[in-house]
Amino acid sequence: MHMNELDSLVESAQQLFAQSATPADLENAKAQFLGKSGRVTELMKGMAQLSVDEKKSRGAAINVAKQAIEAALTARRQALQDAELQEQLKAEALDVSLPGRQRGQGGLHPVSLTLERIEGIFGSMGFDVAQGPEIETDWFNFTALNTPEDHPARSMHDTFYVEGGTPEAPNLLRTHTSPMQIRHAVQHVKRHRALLDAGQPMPEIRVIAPGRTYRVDSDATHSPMFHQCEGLWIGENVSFKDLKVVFTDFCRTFFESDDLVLRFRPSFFPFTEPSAEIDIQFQDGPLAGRWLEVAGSGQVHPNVVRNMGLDPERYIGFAFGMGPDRLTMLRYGVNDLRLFFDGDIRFLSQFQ
Ligand code: 2NL
Repeated sequence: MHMNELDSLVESAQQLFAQSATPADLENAKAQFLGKSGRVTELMKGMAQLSVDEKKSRGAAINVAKQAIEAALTARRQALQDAELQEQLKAEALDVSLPGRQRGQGGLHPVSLTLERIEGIFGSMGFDVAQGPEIETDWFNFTALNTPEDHPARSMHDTFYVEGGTPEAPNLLRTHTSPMQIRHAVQHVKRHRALLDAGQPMPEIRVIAPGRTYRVDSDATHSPMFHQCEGLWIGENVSFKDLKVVFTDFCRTFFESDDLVLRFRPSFFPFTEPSAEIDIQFQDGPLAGRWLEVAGSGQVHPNVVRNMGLDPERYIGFAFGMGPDRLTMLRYGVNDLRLFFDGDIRFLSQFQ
């Protein structure tokens, strides 16, 4: 082999090394030149028949070529290593100019804010707050509330029934929070049984029941899950006048409007007699002059008083029921109920 052949051997090694894109490729390329049966090794073996002088010069020339190939190999190894490091640095790069992740400011849901307001106002008037099961029995949700067997509210059409009930006591999702008031009243009466049996006056029942309720209904103003807050005041001398005073005071405080006017419109509910729908009228602001329905109410029906364990000849009182969702819509001027339950933080964060 002539000198220029050694040069071209070095050149082809350099080329092959340059084409090796990975360390593994490079080691394969190296084997072709410097391995046990590589081309440099073959050249060494080929010197066997040469004379001593020829071996000297030929060996020196092959060594120069070998060293050049080794130098090219080392350089390429280093280059691949550098490239790999660059890749890694690029992948792990931190943009220190990005703003840090802030801890988000949490807050209460607008309807929760309304429930807190309601509880605060009635709390200041001496009302307890009763909370309890959302899965109810037929008795507490309907029968105890003087709602007849054939009432449309009892149909599958209006009420969500859940598995696990019996025909006598089907389990259902409460359609209002009144069952909780019955539970509260029954507990209250039990606690004061001794007084009652001794003919002594029982401390009044004064309670509100806020919470989630369910009905088969869904459009811009109805959600299958909605909120209700009912109130109940039972004593020996509680009258419709007390209802008017309490509810007027509540509305004026809730809407922060001292000249708010209320209207009690005759109505019907199975659990009250007489019954009235309550409308409010703002004297100023965007809703001024319009009558807006905010609650149902009435004198608790004697059958319901009896189902609380009390004598309806002696105990009398009033009850009311309102929709905190609707109160929230009125207070903030929201016109689609579904916005409250879609969970869009851009909407919900505006109430903080
Ligand atoms: C409505 C109707 C009302 C009641 C709820 C009630 C509760 C008991 C006894 C008697 Cl424990 N009545 N609640 C009474 C009248 C009306 O609400 O349309 N609410 C939005």
